[in-house]
Amino acid sequence: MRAIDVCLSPDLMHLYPVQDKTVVVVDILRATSCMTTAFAHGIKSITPFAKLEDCMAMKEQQYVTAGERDGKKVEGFDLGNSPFEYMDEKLKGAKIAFTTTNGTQAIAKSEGAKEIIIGSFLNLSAVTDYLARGDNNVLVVCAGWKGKVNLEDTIFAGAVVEMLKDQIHSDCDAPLAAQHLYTLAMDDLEGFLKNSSHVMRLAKLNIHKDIRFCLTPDQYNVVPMLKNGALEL
Ligand code: 3SL
Repeated sequence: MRAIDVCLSPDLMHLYPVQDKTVVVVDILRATSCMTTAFAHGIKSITPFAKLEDCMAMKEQQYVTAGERDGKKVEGFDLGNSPFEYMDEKLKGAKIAFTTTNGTQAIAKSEGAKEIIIGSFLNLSAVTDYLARGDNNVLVVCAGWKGKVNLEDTIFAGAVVEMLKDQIHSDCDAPLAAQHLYTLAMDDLEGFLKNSSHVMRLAKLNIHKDIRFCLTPDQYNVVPMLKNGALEL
């Protein structure tokens, strides 16, 4: 039987060999929710960058520049990190260069994996269906916050473990802990997360609408995948 594991912070990636795995990168609030939304609305590709200046430089190649630092849109960028910004008709077919505080860093740290896909509650069933059909072992990489563990990414990881429990086994405590947390939270994700660190951080930016949307399961049937350095469908 295949195995599933959960890396609770990108700073723990040295513990997880990825060459034989499908890695699911998750940053529920809000990077991977934005990416999922963008693809569901017809964006062509998203090239993730760890460094701000590398992302900014893509403007010269006619990329739409997007992302945030500490939750705020970067000065000079075209777009920030709200999923609602990626529903714009005008972005259909666009190539986006994207950098965020944690999400794109987690993608960079997953480099070398057999496959890298993007997970969020918005495409939860699409992701678990994809994983159920595959042959690889699975690692869910939680983006967390600057190396620290966060609740929303852990709960998403738990949802994946729970939904695949009949097909893919887990024999470590991180997937087990995530699965337990998910079963506690699943009936009221927003309520369960109301005192969590990043929800509080984002609440200061007055973006409750983003939080609610990012916690809504199964809005989109897309599985973005990294191909030659860019996410595509
Ligand atoms: O850290 C990230 O990648 C972001 O998603 C953080 S924020 O939600 O924009 O603050």
